Amino acid sequence: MVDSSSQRYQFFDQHPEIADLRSDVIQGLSAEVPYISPKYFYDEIGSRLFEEICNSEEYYPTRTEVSIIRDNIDDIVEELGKDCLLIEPGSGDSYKVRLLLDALRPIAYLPIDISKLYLQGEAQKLATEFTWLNVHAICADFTGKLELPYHVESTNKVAFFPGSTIGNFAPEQAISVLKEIKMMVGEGGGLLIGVDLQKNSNILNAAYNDKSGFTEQFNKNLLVRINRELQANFNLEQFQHYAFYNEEQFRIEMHLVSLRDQQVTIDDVILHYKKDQSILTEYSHKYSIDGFQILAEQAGFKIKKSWVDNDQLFSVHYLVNN
Ligand code: AVJ
Repeated sequence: MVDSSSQRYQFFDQHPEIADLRSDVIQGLSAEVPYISPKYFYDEIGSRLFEEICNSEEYYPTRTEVSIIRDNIDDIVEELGKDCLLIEPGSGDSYKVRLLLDALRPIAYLPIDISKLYLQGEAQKLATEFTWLNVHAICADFTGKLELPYHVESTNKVAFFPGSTIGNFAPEQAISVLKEIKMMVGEGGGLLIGVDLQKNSNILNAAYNDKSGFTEQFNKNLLVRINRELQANFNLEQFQHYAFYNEEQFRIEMHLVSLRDQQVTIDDVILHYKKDQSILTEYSHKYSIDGFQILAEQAGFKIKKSWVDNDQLFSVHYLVNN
């Protein structure tokens, strides 16, 4: 048997700047409102915990988005068009794109991820699994400049940005991220994007405070990681997971709250926390359908079509640049 995946798989290294955990964390924790960037959640343990969150009863976004895509696959494929170049910024395990591939039959799939070895592994797996698919993996940081590794004329470029990752960015920043994607797909290109919706705060609060405690572990894993990688001494018992829906700002906020006055060291740096002082670890902005459409228009996209589930929990939009 001949495995054709080696001919269909290509790898492009754009040598992303590896963020410096130490300087980022010390800068964030020394700020007036102390914070740690949510991108640091996803070490090996964090990625595993995130998977547990996605499978938890309370966390509706993942399963709802999957069912929206499944239920509307013909419609989605019709909008995106056959023979597109399908590009996924922050592709991770390329789980959701598998819902599209057989129906869409893109010319090539271009996963973009900052984690080189993980990307190579996942992209090669995909090329083996889909025996007809060209996979051109790109190691790059999608929060920076997005550039394709080769010139494509007259092909229909479509970006795929599921999971409401856009919610991590404040609206102004979200517009910049959308603009960057718009530039990458170019004129005539499109963006299929998943966006979590505003809803009853009980549902939102439950989704970020699952009873099994996966979200709590996920949040606290930041401190575990900083202890391990930066020789710090955060006491996990003295910080509490705190996640709530801020109804004025339409966003989930996740914090780690100090349970007492305490001092923490990150090798030679000393940090002081007062009781009840918090470290901000994540925003997850929620939109109305109209609100997101307006945001997309501010980035210069046109709305082609929006899909929602029957309970209006989550939305998927197809935006075009023309
Ligand atoms: C991956 C950013 C979409 O905001 O819901 C899940 C991350 N944080 N539970 C989200 C997350 C806590 C997730 N995003």
